[in-house]
Amino acid sequence: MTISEVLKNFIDGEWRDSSTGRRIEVDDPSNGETFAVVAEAGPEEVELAVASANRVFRDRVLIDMHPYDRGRMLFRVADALATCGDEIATVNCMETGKALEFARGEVQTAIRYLRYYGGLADKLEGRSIPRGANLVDYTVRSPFGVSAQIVPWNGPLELTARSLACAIATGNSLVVKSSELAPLSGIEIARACETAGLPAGAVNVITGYGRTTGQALIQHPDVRHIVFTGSLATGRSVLKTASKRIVPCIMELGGKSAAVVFADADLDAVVDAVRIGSFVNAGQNCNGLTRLLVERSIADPLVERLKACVEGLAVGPGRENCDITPLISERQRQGVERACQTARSQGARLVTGGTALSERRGYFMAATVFADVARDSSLFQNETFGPVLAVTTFDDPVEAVNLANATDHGLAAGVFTRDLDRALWTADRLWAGQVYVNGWFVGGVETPFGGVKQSGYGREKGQEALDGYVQTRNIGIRISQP
Ligand code: TXE
Repeated sequence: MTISEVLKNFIDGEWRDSSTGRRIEVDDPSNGETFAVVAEAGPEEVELAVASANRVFRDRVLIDMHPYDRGRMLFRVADALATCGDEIATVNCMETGKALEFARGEVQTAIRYLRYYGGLADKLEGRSIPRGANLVDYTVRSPFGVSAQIVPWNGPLELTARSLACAIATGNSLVVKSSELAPLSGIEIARACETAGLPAGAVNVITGYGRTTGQALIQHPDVRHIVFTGSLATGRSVLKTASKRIVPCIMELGGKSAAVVFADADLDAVVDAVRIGSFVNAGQNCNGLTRLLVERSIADPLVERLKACVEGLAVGPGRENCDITPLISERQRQGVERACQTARSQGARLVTGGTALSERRGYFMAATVFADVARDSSLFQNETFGPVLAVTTFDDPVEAVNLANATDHGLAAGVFTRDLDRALWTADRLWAGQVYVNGWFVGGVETPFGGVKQSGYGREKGQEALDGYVQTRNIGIRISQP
């Protein structure tokens, strides 16, 4: 599939070309070929997008709307996505490289976010605070204004839908800056917003590079809220910018999530969790299963089973629904390969994989398992964002929990055991925003998600997410007795 027209930015309800004339080429990661060209949003586009979102806010277009009607708008966006679900899944598969089956799942998840938050739009209530006979006091949960949303490339459709839905449900207007590597999903959402008849300027979707377009957006004086999903390093820089104008942020900065496997665990479930949790989308998932902490008595047989499973995975393009699909870019692949070289030099034992599959076109990397990964090593501590699993052994539950918590991250964690007491004891002590028991990716649209420690703050998903899109204001009224 090649898209011949230049794809434009969606600003103030219109499709706009770039005033600089600059273009961004979008590669198919399975063969490295350009299949789409997008107009790069320059300073003028950022200005127009923020101005139109700010106008919607200032004119109270969304705030004064009945919340039920804001919800209905989101239902219509969901309906528009559903109407073209197969085409959108194909586009998402092409630009991210992920398996078509998972791209279809991403479309369904995006639709669910829109419906979930559409349904919650009229359920966000304030409080009445008793203060005696002479005062009436209540709170209102108000939007921030223009929300700037910086979206990464690994789940561009569902992540855009997720924060867009929360923003609109709560009466914020927004400017989405899609990733330069996978901007087409955001454009599909913009089309759905257009079809759904959202007020012009309520949702703007632009594409550009982080350091230019992204930076111009987050430092714009009229941006009053930032939602960022991406790397820790970029997250820090976004926070620095935000601190200058005290702009509140929701930060989702990835992880190094560990699963603790006790000797009594159902090993079929563990292998299955690794197959999905560590290798889906070539391991490019913020809450991926990246460290497996295994009780020593079962470590050798389990590693053998993992090796057999991993070596049996089919490598190939997402459109053929292969298990191991390409990484997003050559740069990403080089980073993952470097991480594997460092792991070896720091003493980890390579069980399988460890190298780029350079005989193939595209950005493929072998599914990789390392054993004997030391606690102070780079592979144990740092996010790799590739199809790489690090296995470490432990001897007792306290050591297991300490190992799981021994990084600066804390997005997800898991425990595998048939013993309920042990499961609950461990789950309580795993210091992560989301904990899975006897499975991986056990969370859903309705379960709060987000990091502790350097994995970030603020919650996406679930009802809690809406708290990050509103600020409580209090109104006190002095009354006199008749
Ligand atoms: O991330 P960046 P990259 C992690 C993962 C990966 C690493 C590098 O470990 O290997 O990050 O990926 C925009 N102002 N994650 O380089 O730079 C950028 O355009 C405003 C984890 O792609 O964080 C893109 O839209 N925006 C992760 C988004 O930030 C800026 C998902 C992410 O890019 C900007 C992706 C700036 N100064 C990568 N600089 C997760 N948590 O799921 C960049 N951007």
